[in-house]
Amino acid sequence: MFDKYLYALGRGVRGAKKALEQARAAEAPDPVRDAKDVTPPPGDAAIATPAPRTKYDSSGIVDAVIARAPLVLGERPLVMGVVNVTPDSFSDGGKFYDADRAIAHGMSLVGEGADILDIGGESTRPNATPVDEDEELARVVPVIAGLAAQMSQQISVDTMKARVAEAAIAAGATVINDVWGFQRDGEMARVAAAHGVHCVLMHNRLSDDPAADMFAEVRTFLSRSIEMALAAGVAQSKIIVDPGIGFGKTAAQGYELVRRLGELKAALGFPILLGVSRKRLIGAATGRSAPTERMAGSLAAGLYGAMHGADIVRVHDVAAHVDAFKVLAAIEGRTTGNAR
Ligand code: PMM
Repeated sequence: MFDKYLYALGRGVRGAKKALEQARAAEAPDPVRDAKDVTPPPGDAAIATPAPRTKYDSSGIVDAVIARAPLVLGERPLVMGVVNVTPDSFSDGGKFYDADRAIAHGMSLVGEGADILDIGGESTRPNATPVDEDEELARVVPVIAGLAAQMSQQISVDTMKARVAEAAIAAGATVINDVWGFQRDGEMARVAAAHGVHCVLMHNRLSDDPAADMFAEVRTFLSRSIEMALAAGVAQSKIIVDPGIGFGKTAAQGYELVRRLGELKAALGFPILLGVSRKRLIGAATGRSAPTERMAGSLAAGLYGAMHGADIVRVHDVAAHVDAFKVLAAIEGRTTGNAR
């Protein structure tokens, strides 16, 4: 059974069991809930009326059958809320390390209007201690299973390991977010293709080089990632690219990439995800050394990105970005803004 699988992983069991109990409760017949077996539309209605329904197959691995709201790219910038189940991520490390707290945090981000949650079990900050596969599985699988039983929005797994991605998909994830753009684990592209999930292909490098032509490097790297994904059979419509702000880049290089986001998108021809939230380059411009004090700066960069081609903006402060993007939509005439 799934319990055993999680027990074998050795950690996060309490949260996993709770998630499992919640999911099983959702599985029990409920005439009221089951009568509403219709995918709610994305947006506020989906948040107000999630349709929890989860079942398990004979092997005991979670088969989340809540229909995910489709990932519609290009109509408006989507907000991806960050849920780090780590002791050491740069801005929120340790805060949501426990599965129950991570699930509660994820649900509160959904309540704030997140279109996607990104669940990560390994810190990607420079010099972070690498996490072994079993540990990473034990961190993210219970959280994804717990969330998948309660929400209809998209769930992304932030991992560079194919085995973690596969288990996350079994638990209900529908997006693979690989900070090495399929160029670390050779199996990643195959897993993405086999499961037909969306994938975020991010540029990365091991260290800064202020002299590098970062725009050219990112374009070349991501072109290779795209080729690898397509060669493995990933559908063109499932690919999203990301310049990887803060990953082996100086603040100036990061700002150049944000400034030239539209050019990058045009050159590659794929939807773009932008992750600037609370990062070092925001601190560099504002003088704010504490990541949690970088919300206003993050919002400025996220808004600039949204105005210049970002299809998804990955953020910690969901409510603020949702509001800002609503105002942007009203300014751009995409909504009425409810103005009289
Ligand atoms: N940044 C972080 C982690 N994962 N994934 C993508 N696709 N893009 C990013 O910019 C990105 C990421 C680091 O931030 P965190 O430690 O707050 O999660």
